[in-house]
Amino acid sequence: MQTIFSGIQPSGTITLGNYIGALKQFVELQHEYNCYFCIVDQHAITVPQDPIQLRKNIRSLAALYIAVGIDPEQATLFIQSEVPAHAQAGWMLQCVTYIGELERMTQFKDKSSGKEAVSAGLLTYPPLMAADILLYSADLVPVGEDQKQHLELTRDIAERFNKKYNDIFTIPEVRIPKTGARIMSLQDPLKKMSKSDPNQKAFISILDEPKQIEKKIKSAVTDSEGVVKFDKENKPGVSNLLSIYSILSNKSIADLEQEYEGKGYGEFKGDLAQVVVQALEPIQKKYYELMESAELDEILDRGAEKAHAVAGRMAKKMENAMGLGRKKRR
Ligand code: ATP
Ligand code: LTN
Repeated sequence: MQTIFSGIQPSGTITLGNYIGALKQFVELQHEYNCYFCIVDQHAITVPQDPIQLRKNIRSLAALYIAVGIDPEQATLFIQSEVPAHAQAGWMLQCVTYIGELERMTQFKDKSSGKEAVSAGLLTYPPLMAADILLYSADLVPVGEDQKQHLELTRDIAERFNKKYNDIFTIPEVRIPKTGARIMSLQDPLKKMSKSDPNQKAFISILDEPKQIEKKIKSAVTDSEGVVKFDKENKPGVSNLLSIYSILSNKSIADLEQEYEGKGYGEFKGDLAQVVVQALEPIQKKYYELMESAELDEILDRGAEKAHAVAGRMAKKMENAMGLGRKKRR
């Protein structure tokens, strides 16, 4: 059985973008692969976080993984900082990564632009992500479109390490969903929907209440044409809403265009809001049940233990390959 690894940052409540681009794929793939799903809290602190809120977000993200349908009996669910091999391997891989490669990353450029203080961690984010993936010898990494560049760098780092030291890493492939790989902001359809967007109206959180969802979709930026048609270039707002509608309702975009022919954006948006509310309702119900139960901690303890066994072994192999420490005497 092949292995999958993917991670989500506990940097806020996950959005419809994270759900469609990442989590939905995870649920679909979990039965066919040996899966590791991670709450990447060490990545989250590359930008400022409030410690109390971060702790809450970590627990909440764990519950959401399960609420959307990840089966902790099938997949290993764990918190990155609870498995020390990630930080160890992250450091080793930083030492085989070039600054120039890191400065070219668009996520780094986006997140650092206009900021007065940028942490070194924001720049060295990709080798830690490479460590996440390579420690588990993952064959496949399901992510949204925005992570493609990081995956390419992960492959380069792995190949470089294999060539320079010892051939220990599996070179991972990226898996990006055919539709919904990049859900856009509701307020600026040229920007990706992001859970850390300061404008709350830009994203739908998976825990938003029906009223909030309706309001956010009603105020989503479209255009003045009044025609429900998919045209990413000229109608990015409407096209984004059509993608969300299509994925959550399992209707094709062509069918939706036909269904709304001659109808205005008001009706289209009203129906879409209902589709989103219905899709999120069972997830929210499960989420609140889980947050009340002790089950979550047991799942995360078991996950960390399983992950530690695999990752610790690979970190040791990396140290041996690089010549760190001493050879074990028997
Ligand atoms: P942040 O705003 O804190 O940077 P984010 O919302 O971009 O976070 P991540 O935790 O970085 O989310 O991403 C988790 C997963 O969700 C990744 O696989 C990423 O590619 C995917 N993803 C994030 N945003 C979108 C989006 N708008 N559309 C599709 N997939 C997305
Ligand atoms: N960089 C990713 C989160 C992430 C990840 C990973 C995804 C950290 N480590 C390993 C896949 C595999 C993001 O910002 N979405």
